[in-house]
Amino acid sequence: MISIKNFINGSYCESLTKDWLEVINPSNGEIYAKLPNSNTQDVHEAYLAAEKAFHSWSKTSVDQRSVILAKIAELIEDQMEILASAESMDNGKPISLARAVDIPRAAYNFKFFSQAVTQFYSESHEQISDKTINYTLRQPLGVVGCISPWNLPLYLFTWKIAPALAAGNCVVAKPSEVTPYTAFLLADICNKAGLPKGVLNIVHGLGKSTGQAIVEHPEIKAISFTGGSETGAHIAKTAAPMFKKLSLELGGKNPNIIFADCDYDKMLTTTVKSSFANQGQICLCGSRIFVEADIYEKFKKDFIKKVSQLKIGLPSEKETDIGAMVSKAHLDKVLGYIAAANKSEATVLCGGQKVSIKNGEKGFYLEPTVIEVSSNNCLLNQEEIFGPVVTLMPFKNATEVLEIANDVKYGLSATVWTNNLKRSMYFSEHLEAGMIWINTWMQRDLRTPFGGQKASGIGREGGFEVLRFFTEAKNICINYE
Ligand code: TXE
Repeated sequence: MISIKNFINGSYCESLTKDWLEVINPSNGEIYAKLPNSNTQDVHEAYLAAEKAFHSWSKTSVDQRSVILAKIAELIEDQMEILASAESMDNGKPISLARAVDIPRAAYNFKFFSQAVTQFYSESHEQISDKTINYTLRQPLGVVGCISPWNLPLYLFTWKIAPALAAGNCVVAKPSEVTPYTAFLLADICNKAGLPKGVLNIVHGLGKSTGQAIVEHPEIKAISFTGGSETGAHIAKTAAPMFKKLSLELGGKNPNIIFADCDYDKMLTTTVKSSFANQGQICLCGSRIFVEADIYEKFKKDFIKKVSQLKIGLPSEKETDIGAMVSKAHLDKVLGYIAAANKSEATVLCGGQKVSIKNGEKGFYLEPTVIEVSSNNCLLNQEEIFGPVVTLMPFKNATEVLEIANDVKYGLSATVWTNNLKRSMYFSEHLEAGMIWINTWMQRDLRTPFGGQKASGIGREGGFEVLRFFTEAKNICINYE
């Protein structure tokens, strides 16, 4: 059994609590590791190490920081295979996905911010009439907290840590207790890359104990969080009165709007991915599919045919398209949504059942599920299910679909399929979402702002936006009269 440890002041260490949690391999339901449920004192030890390291790390030249971050990226790439199989075992995702997306992106997060920080700049403003010049310093905040979820474990963990470190902060970070393994392996990589001790500290445990202790710590200056909207609201309630900077990337219920004039084959292939990649456990998945009435029946037939061909299997098998859901609790939650669907407004067109996999009989597998709904106001269209479940609904015209697309509490992303330029521009302007994809899905350029509106969160990650989040702006005004 693997024993996962905290990483404080450059060393792996046991938690001060004797409270251990179990880590389960979702592909077979077996416990494969134990994990400390760290307490307030553990978090405080991590804070003290970070605080001690901050003085010199914040004074390190941008070039030196950049070299270390680039080295971390290189070492992640060197360990691609180990990290990809660790991620796949921990999360249940197909190993092909971990190899193609999760681990390369974790490396790229470090590579990107090693470069971005060398291009980061602050502003200066001159008022000739007053004989003043203002310049703005962008100073690191101090010790910051990064809390990440289980769906893209190393990908999202590094998406926060890399810019925080690049900007000169020291970090106390907590990965999800459901998928802690690759964060545990990352600590060793950081040591090998020459990251000074105390600059990054990783504490493991439950959200309500370890996570809460990070959020409540009086000296931790900012919280960057990705996870559920309810948790985000709770974190905001705790951190806002303490005047911490907050970045919250929360849930989504993203519309995928398909017009009859789109490139049909490209749309169909991409829509299968945007519905079921990572078992639908990506906040950017397009879970509400709206199709123009003219092509609705054709789309329905073609989509179901393609979905039925997806191979559900062990995450470790090369040809698997749909692996295991992350946990039994999450599988049960998703099944609960399917079972609760009101028969008068929802018809299951395919899927909806648990699957038993050879050599993984106790794993958490669910068929990719397509449900036709008659109204956008049903639970299936209003709540984030976060699993391999999408709904289909026809629409008559642009006005109608824009209204229902926006009629939801979330506003993370949206996809529009059309070759009509005016319509693309109109939807880009009026869709209530932080990110819009036209004729594509999940193509990411890390320079762009990433985040959502409404219940999908506050703040933006990515590019210079996140470097601004992880720095304090201080303006200096000089009069030279
Ligand atoms: O996430 P949580 P859960 C959505 C998805 C899912 C739902 C719940 O709909 O079904 O959220 O998932 C830590 N103080 N998303 O319960 O609890 C926790 O330990 C500080 C969307 O697993 O939000 C973990 O590290 N931290 C999503 C992280 O928060 C706390 C990704 C996320 O866990 C805490 C995942 C607290 N009080 C789920 N409570 C996305 N946006 O991509 C929990 N945590």
